[in-house]
Formats: sequence, structure tokens, C-alpha cells
Amino acid sequence: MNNQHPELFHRHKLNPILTATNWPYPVNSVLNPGATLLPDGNTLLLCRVEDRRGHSHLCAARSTNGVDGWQIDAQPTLLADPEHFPEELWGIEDPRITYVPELGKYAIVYIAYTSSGPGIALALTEDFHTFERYGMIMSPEDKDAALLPHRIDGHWVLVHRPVGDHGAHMWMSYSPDLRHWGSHKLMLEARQGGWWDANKIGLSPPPIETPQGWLVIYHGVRQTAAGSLYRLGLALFDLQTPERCLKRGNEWVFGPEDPYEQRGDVGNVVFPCGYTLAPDGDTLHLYYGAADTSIALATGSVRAMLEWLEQHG
Ligand code: BMA
Repeated sequence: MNNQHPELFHRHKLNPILTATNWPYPVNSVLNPGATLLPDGNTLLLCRVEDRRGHSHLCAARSTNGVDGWQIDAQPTLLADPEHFPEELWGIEDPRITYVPELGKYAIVYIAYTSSGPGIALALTEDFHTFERYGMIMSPEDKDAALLPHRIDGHWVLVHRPVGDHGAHMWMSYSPDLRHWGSHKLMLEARQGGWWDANKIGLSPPPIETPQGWLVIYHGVRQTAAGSLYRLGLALFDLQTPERCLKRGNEWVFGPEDPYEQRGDVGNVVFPCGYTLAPDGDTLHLYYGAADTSIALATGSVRAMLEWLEQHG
């Protein structure tokens, strides 16, 4: 480390843990994976895979330790289906996985790239082999979305990031049936001016439910003369009224520092879409896309993140 900041996340020494060369079929890049622990204890990553047309699909990789020995599906696991879902014309991207006990299923919230820009789509699955597609649930331009794992006051809750004339901020919307969404609430605004998270922010992995509140790892995008710089920050939200922000850190906690994060198809990007929580309930494995080219792993402690927010929030 070249500075004295307390580091909340520790990069795995095998990083990047997955690259295009690991894939069983020809691909350009692998990035931005959703993640979950399966009932057998294995880690499943649902990776965004970009082909040489520039279009993405999703492909599952499974590992017993969440680090190496990945078993990658021999074929794409979930392809865009523009014939039935014209909204998926230019591919599907950036999945966030939430296990929903009430349904006994995983909800996969992903980006459908339409001819009018990116919007948000939903699919449910029990096994990551067959999928129940709900199609698009938020129209463009909208990204960076995940479902909370249970209803609040009878309604499902979606975090998402619509883009408007006044910036790109995080919102929450509510639904009785996962299909019809309303009661939109502003959740967290991008800051302005010189801040690291000025003008454009978005959810990174799904919120983490803790006794203190929903712990949210979000990304901030800084525009510089050299291009965009994607970094991560922390915020905490009320358990019962999840759009209510309790604390927000002023400083970023993770950013592109290693060569595989700084160089690639889109340099200076760390972009997590998923995590797994170890059986100790504290050790977090954060899986992130590095420079839109490969997949990397960093570990952290939920307790340490909450303590950091106490001091820096
Ligand atoms: C965001 C998303 C991510 C991507 C990032 C950097 O807007 O498209 O998929 O990793 O830009 O290119």
C-alpha cells in the first residue's frame, strides 16, 4: 500500500481470478459478476461475458472455495432473447443476484440493452439452469439495480439508478407482484462539484442486511481529463424505510490501484455486482469486474465497514 488509509478490502493474491482465457468458448472479456452461495456451499458467479460483437450474455461459474477451480458452463447460461424480448437487442449485462426465501428462488436483476439505452430486467431461477423471464421492469435509461431479499410492509423493493437531466442518483421503487413498480423514492444522491462521487453514482452489489441497517456499497464515477474513474463508497439505510439514509461515508473505500484494474478495455474501473458472506456472518467476498476485462476478488469485514461508517459517516 502506498498510503496510510485504513484498507477495508484486501485483494486476493490470485487476482484476477477469472479472465477470458479461462472460458470454454471464445469471448472477449468477462466482468461484473453477480454472486451467491449455493445450498451445497459452493460459490456461484453469474458473469457478464462480452463477445466480439460487443454484446454481452451471462455465464455461470461454480467453485468450492470461491477462489479457484472454477467450473464454467460450456455454453452461455443466459443469452439475450431479442426474439421474445426486443428490449434485449444489444445484449444483457451486470446481473445482481438476491436469494428470495419467500419464493424459494433467486432473483436475477440485470441490464437489458435496448435500442433506446439500458434498462432493467428480471428473471427468477431455482438452479441457474432454467429461468423464468419477467422481461423489462424499468425503462431506459436505468441501471445498477437489485432486489431486496424480502418484502417490506407487503411490497417488494428494488434499488435502481435512473438517469435524468439532473444527474444519476439512486432510487427505490416498490411493487406488489414484481411486475408493476411505483412509489418511487429518492434514496441517495450523487454529490456535486469536486467530490469523488459527483454527478453519477449507482448501487454496486445488492444491499447487505445487518442489525444496524442495510449496508450499501455503491460506486461513484468521477469524470477526469483522462476519462471516468470508478470507485466504491459506503452508506447505511434504515431497515424498515430503506430509502432513508442513516449514514454516508465521505471518502471512497476502494478504487482501481492494481494494473489489472487500471488497464483493460475500460481502464480505472472496479465494478462489483455481487458478494458472498462466509458462515461467520462477517467475512465478505466481493467479486468485481476489473477494467471491464476480468474478474477479481477482494475480502472485507461487514463489522469493520459498519465501524468505519460510525467514524467517517
Ligand atoms: C457502467 C456499466 C458497467 C461498466 C462501467 C465501466 O456504466 O456499463 O457495466 O463496467 O460502466 O465501463
